[in-house]
Amino acid sequence: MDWKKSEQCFQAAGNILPGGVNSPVRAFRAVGRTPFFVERGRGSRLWDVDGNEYIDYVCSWGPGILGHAREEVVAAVQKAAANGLTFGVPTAVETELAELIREAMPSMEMLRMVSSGTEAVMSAVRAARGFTGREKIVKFTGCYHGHSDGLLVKAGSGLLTGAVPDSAGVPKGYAENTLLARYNDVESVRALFEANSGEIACVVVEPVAANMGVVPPEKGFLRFLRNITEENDALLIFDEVITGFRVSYGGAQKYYGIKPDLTTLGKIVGGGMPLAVYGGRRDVMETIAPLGAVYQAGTLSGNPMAVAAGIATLKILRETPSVYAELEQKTAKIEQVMREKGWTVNRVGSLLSAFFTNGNPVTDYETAQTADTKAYAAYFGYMLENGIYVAPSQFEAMFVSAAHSDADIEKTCAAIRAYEG
Ligand code: KE4
Repeated sequence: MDWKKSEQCFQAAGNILPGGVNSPVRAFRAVGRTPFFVERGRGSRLWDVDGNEYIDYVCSWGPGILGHAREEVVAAVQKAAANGLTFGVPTAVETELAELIREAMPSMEMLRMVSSGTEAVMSAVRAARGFTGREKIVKFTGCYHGHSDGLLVKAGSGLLTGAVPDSAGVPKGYAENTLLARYNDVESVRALFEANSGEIACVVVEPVAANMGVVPPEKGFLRFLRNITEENDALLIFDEVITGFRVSYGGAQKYYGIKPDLTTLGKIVGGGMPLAVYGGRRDVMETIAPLGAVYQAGTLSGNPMAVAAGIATLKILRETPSVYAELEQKTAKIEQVMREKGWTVNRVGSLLSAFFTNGNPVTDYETAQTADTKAYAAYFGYMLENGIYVAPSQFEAMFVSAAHSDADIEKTCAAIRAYEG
């Protein structure tokens, strides 16, 4: 494959955009390559500026569950755009999308639209603090919830004390109220509640972790989080930015049968447009301005174009529930051939990761970090050369869409079987 034009584009981009990108993971640094520049996408395919064609298993990091340029979604956006892109005045379609979301996830009794997953989680955490009057929050090492200051943290010296910033520019004070637990480790959570009794506003968790590679919750883990937050009058926040409408139409909360107090959504809910959501218990959401004292706002929140894409996407998913069974079958085939290679594979529905850990299980951040990232980079390069684009990082997820044909899946499985890395 030839990437001459992408290299030229990357050079030009690098002169004005930090790292040549508008989001770090797109720079392909984790796999030591120059990123390709996309010309267009359709269905399961991407074409780059050099004319190379790829089967796309990143799907823009999750939004693309229906594939690229799905006709009904594009038409809905075009129709909305023709009436004006944004008004900053309420529109009835925002209510229509909100009701679709609540119908899919009844725990979201009241909700607010924002423009990114980061904004959704930041706002949900503020609502939890405002509602409980408490300042401390619990998150899990290896889970990512966007780049708001209080969530860009890593474990500090003592596991039972506040975290430390995981990014330059985050004041120490912002990190100190964030406590870090270990994913799938109930004792680490119990210890934090015992050491910070009455001080924890919420636990925020990816109900299926997908930012350390995919790490499913072990049996009873989510139920434990539901119980310990209830026992301590803390709120349980499910960050379903990835899992929402992905692992089932009702998200991970339906898939696992756990009702959180708040949920955040992004990616699929906006159909690929900048739209995200936070919502949940009415008594909590009634603290949000202008009703209550928790302030949150956004110029483009719920803009009609993004809402149109979201409504079109959810309606397709709602009206073809078979899509989830099909995604399950397609993705299980890929998982099967990966397991035949002896790779560790974690999968929930159409969300999966292959870890190069010599077959050792990956159940949390620490075990994920034992993966051979060089081996992953070699696998990535081999797949790309074969016209298959998987996540450019061992610690991201592979996404399968409704647009991936049986032929796509078969070509992918054949490439994996033939791989000698
Ligand atoms: P955004 O602000 O990127 O829309 O959403 C932040 C976010 C929140 N919660 C979860 C569980 C997420 O996975 C994300 C963002 N996911 C990454 C991919 N792992 C987005 C890709 C990127 O950063 O470019």
